[in-house]
Amino acid sequence: MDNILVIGAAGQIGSELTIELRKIYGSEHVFATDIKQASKDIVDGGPFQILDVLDDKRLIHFVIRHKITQIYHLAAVLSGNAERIPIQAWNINMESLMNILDLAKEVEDIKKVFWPSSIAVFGPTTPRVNTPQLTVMEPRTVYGISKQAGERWIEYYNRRYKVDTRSIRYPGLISFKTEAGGGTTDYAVEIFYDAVKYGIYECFLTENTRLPMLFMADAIKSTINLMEADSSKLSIKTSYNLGGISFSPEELVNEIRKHIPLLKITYKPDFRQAIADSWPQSIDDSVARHDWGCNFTYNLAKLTEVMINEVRKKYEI
Ligand code: AKB
Repeated sequence: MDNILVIGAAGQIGSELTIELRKIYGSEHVFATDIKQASKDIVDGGPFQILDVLDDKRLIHFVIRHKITQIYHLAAVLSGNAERIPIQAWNINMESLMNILDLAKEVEDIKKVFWPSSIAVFGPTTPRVNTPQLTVMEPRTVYGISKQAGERWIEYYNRRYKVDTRSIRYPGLISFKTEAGGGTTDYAVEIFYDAVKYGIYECFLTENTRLPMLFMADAIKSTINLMEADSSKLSIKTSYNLGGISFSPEELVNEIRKHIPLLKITYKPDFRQAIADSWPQSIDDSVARHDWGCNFTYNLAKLTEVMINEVRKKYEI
């Protein structure tokens, strides 16, 4: 029987992944942790503990005490926030990953580790359309540099110490459960809240900035599918490209206006524009499709409809 540790369970991915993992593995086998309090359904729905992934001593006790066999390490400082505190962000993102990799190397019970990478590993010298799995990677952001270095480290531990590390380069993730946390793609989440609540949104990217995105349900399904895939099928030991769909703020606005026709939008690009301009516009995820059958359900129209309905429910509008 697997016992799963989720680090970062209060975050955008963790808050939904924990619930899905509990459905599959049983609530008592999925241990949710974070440095901050998680939502009520995470805390009431199974074991939850405040735990700092940088505290390696407490971490190892926790892992041994609960006989953990799989770790999902989701805690990170995202692109926008990391540019505000570059050295601190580098330390948090790298030290936490190294703690987990060393733990997985030392503790025999740990069979698999999931760690998210990002489209932020790419930079302005990368082909921006249909970005291949293997290509030039010269990231300009501290977040991207930490994800690129992290990819090198997970591959190193995989090959040298036989730690079964698995990873996805997530595009922007769109979800309604937890608000996005300091990324460059966050506009595509914020806009739904502001559109539903106020009918007006000021976008921090220009109207034609195209970025790859994915609805959270597809991201969660892909993450679990990758973790459940037979390891002999996985040719990529760094991180798998995942495409989803690509759209610009203008295209998203047009879709939202089908539900909220009077939505007013203004564009006021800030420092995140330069980050977005250095990232791919669309992603080639054919290797993920081939190796572990990755596929998606949500297109722009479908995710827009779900987001609006869910945000309306949340605020009873
Ligand atoms: C961010 O915008 O920083 C993240 C990401 C693409 O990794 N959503």
